[in-house]
Amino acid sequence: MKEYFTVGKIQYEGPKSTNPLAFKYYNKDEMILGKPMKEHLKFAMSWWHTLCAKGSDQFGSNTMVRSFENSDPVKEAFEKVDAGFEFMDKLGIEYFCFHDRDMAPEMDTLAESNRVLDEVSDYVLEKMKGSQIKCLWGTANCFNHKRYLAGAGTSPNADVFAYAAAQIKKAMDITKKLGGENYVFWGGREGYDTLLNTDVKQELDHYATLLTLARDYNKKSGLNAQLLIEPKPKEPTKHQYDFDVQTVLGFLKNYGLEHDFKMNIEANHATLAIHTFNHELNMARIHGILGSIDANQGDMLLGWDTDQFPTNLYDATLAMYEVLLNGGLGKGGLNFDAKVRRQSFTDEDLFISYIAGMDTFARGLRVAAKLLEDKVFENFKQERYVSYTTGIGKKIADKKITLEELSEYALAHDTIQNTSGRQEWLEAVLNQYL
Ligand code: XUL
Ligand code: CO
Repeated sequence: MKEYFTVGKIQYEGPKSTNPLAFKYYNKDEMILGKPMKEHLKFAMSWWHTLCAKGSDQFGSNTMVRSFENSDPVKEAFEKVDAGFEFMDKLGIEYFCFHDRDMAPEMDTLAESNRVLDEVSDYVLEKMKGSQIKCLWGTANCFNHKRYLAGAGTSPNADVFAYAAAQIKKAMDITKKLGGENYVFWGGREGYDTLLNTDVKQELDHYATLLTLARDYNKKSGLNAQLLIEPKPKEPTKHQYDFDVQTVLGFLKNYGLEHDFKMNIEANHATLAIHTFNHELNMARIHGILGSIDANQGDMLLGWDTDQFPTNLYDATLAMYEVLLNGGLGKGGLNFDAKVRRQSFTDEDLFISYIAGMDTFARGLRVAAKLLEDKVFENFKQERYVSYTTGIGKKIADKKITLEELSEYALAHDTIQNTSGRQEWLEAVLNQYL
């Protein structure tokens, strides 16, 4: 078997190590809150960014040359399988996520694309059998090809809707074949740029129809994956319909789909919505719909979806804090929807970036576990809302009160005494833990 990367197996060497190709914090078997680290952190390799991205951006062409390139795109797809499995094995990553079109190329006809995808995914399955590697989620790329210029499920053209449905059906079949635990819907171009040409009501209805059909097929086909929607507020369209967690939840409730879908939260999408990563995780958690995570980070000064590897300890800590409060991610995991920078063009940079991301989340997990064990914020919050545990507050919390009673109460208690929110102190305490 050809070896694609000259890098060897990545080991844990501890925080003092200066070896760029070693873990400093990710120690997979170390027990945290009674579970080995690797069970808290089900890391996944993104097929697209890792095996397909080559450094191009809006202003320039590829900067990366990979050892698994091949002038024949079908042969290249097979080489990517070998390279991807070698990469995951060397990093100790046990999951991958894929789109149909990054696992196998789009061919001249849909039937031909399906046939090639069957063949490549058969090969993936064969590789999985000899390893620990599993599929975290699959999805269909219904945004790249020009047919999707006005969306997929929200396209004004019914033939496009049908094509997208066919692609989703096939991607669900492949996800089933590979034992995928989840299936993801990212809205892609489901959104609009101007109301002058858009019937939003129709588009939302159609989108809900597509999701309903997919939900039914998930059961009918025996895939039975956890279905996930990945919110994103803008890019490529100006108004993406799946703006953020609260918007998606409202949409799902409108169409009676709220019990069928959970959320795949991406850090960079949260910040594009002018939310923090932990805001989106919290919003999903408190509504019981936190499903999985696309681990990355954006650049606050650029304002587009830069999909950088997550290295921000503060954000990773607060994210893992939400995950721990959620009791873990269940079927979900942490998919590195992240790509190496254009200037980081060597194969080694691919490894270094994953190590950086995995170490960041490992450190975040350690700090979050300690914060939770010591109940640093939980005790403070409990005290802050104590007025709802007795008297008038308890009646409000129990919904055993009328507006008239509240009015009478307020007339008799109109000297209000508030307590400090202590934000700066809490932030300082968080810094002590970091
Ligand atoms: C796009 C994005 C996608 C989804 C899967 O911004 O995040 O890669 O995760 O389609
Ligand atoms: Co994503």
